[in-house]
Amino acid sequence: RHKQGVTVFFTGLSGAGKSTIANALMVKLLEMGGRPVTLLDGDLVRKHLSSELGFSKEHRNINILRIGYVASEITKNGGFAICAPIAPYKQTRREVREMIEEQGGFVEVHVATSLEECERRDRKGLYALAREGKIKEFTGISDPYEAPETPELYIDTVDCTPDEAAQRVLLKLESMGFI
Ligand code: GGZ
Repeated sequence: RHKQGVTVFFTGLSGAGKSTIANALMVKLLEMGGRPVTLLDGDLVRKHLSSELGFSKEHRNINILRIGYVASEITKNGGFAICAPIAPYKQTRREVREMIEEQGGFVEVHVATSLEECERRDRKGLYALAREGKIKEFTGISDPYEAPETPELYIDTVDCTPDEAAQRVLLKLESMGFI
C-alpha cells in the first residue's frame, strides 16, 4: 500500500493555469516527501521531447502519447508524474488513461478556465496573434478543444487560486487513497 505510482494529468486551454497549478502541486508533493515527483510540463516537453512537432491533430497526438508513455513508466516505477499539456483530443486522452491505468493511478484534472477568460488574460499574447491569423491551428480559436466529460477533478481558476487548486488535487489524491 502507498507504493503505487500515480499520474496527475492536467488538460485545458493555453493560459488556463495548468502549469501554475502543476508547479504548486509539485511543491506540495515534494514537501510531503515520499515518492519522487516528475513534472512533464507542456513547454519543456515541446522543447526536449517533441521539438520537431507542430500543432496538427497528428502531431499533437504524437506529443500526448509520448508524454503518456513517459508518465506510464514513472507510474510503473512508483513515482508521481504530473503532466500539463493542452491535450485537446478525447480519444488520445483515453489512450493515455488506458496505458497508465495498467501501471497505477490516473487522475485527470480539467483546468476549465473559459476561453473568454484565457483570452482576456492573454498572458503571452498568443490569443491576439491567433485572432490576427498569425498563429494557425490555435486551440480554442482555430482548432478544437474537446472538454473531458468525466474528469476526476474539474477546476475553474476564476473561483480559486493556484494554491487552492493544487490543494484540491491533493485532497482528491487522498480520497482516492494514493497519498
Ligand atoms: C495551442 C500553441 C499553439 C497552437 C503554440 N495551439 O500557453 P503556452 O503556449 O505556453 O502553451 C501552449 C503550448 C501548447 O503545447 P502543448 O504541447 O500543451 O499542446 S498539445 O497538448 O495540443 O500538444 C502555447 C503554445 O504551445 N502554442 N502554438 N497552435 N497552443
